[in-house]
Amino acid sequence: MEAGLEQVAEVEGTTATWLKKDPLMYTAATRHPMILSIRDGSIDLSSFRRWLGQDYLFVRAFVPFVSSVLLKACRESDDNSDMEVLLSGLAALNDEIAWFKKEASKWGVVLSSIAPQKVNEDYCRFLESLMGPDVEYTVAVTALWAIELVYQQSFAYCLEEGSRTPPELAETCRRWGNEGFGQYCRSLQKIADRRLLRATNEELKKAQAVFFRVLEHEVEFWNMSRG
Ligand code: HMH
Repeated sequence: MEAGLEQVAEVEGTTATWLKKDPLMYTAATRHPMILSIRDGSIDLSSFRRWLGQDYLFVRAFVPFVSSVLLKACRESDDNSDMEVLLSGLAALNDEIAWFKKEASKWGVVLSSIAPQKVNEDYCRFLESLMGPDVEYTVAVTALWAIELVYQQSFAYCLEEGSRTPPELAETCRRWGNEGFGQYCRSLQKIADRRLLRATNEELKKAQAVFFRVLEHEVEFWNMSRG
């Protein structure tokens, strides 16, 4: 039984086994009513505005988190290509912050006057808890992958054939739903799986808990945005 499970993990990766473990939780995060409403065009634009302002604040807090993962990769990784993957992610966040500013002005959202909601603060505090030197690279990179995966899967769904995403939201969906971002997520997943294969049991447990905690935070973030 044990050997069998290990074999599965080796063929398809530890992260794939987690996705199968709780498909409902994964679906709750990636097929949230907020996303379904973008995809079917019924979205309330005040929800979109709320999401835009709150996500801008989240991304600002996400930058130091991604930097901390990059730092861990430079110090702890057994593969020097990890650094390049993480650096590309960090560089993309530079564009992303500029994009948020442009998008906010388009929608009449004044970013300087937005206060973080509690759900957002809780999520940012969770990111901070993963930034310390006590958190292993394996655990931190798993969290990063999960955070990016939810947006990639959610927004790509809004671009699929048959979706009726309003044209004014298409650019937002393409930001996370584009093929390049999908490739970035697969690179992160590969890193996570490679590390998890060699992780101690304790690390594995921590990484799995962090993965499911990310899904919960993401669901709450959508709930908050929807209002
Ligand atoms: C809440 N999760 C949230 N915001 C984001 N921008 C991402 C994930 C992806 O970067």
